Amino acid sequence: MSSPSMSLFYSASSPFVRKVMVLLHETGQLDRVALESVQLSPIAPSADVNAGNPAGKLPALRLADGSVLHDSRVILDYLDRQHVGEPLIPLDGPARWRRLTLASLADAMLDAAVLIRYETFLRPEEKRWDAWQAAQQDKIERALAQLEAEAIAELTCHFDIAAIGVACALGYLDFRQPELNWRQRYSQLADWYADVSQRPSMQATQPPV
Ligand SMILES: N[C@@H](CCC(=O)N[C@@H](CS)C(=O)NCC(=O)O)C(=O)O
Repeated sequence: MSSPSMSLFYSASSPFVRKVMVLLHETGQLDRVALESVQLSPIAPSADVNAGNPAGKLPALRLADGSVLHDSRVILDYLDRQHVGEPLIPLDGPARWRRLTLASLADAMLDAAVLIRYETFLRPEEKRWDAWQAAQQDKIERALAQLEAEAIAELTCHFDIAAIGVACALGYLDFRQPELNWRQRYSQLADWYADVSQRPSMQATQPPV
């Protein structure tokens, strides 16, 4: 087996990294990417990550020529063009825009959930802003409601960029907000997630306990 030609700045607890890992599993490309584990936060950045991605965020993917791709959407698009199977991001047509929009909705849930994590874990208690946190939580709730009302059939039909994003977002809610009890309000989403959680790609990429 040849050595990996790319390296991924990686953290097992990052849901954005998880999306990349799930796609690598689903498309049979795991052995092409070496993982470089990094611990970082907005107030404890990594010089290695910053060198290729000035925003200082994970994931970032270093290619064989030394160039660095970021963020997760760009990396997913790139990796989806490196395998010979059915693309997980439709190449054109209305399906492309719909699937990418669902993926974007999942990213919006993640952005809000990660910001809440920073607000509650990193920010000193006396500087926290409850209304701001509640507004982020509202974004998550609205997204869940829309997925439940409009997207179950679309998520069920294909485990692609949209489904990977939503599955990783739900997994992150379970990881960081176990008290949210989203399954009680969104039973179809819960059934769908119970099903896709069994996929080897999801099992192999679960966040740390
Ligand atoms: N839009 C970015 C978001 C990535 C992101 O927020 N990553 C978090 C880890 S889960 C991070 O690196 N945060 C560090 C920071 O915000 O400085 C993507 O899709 O890759």
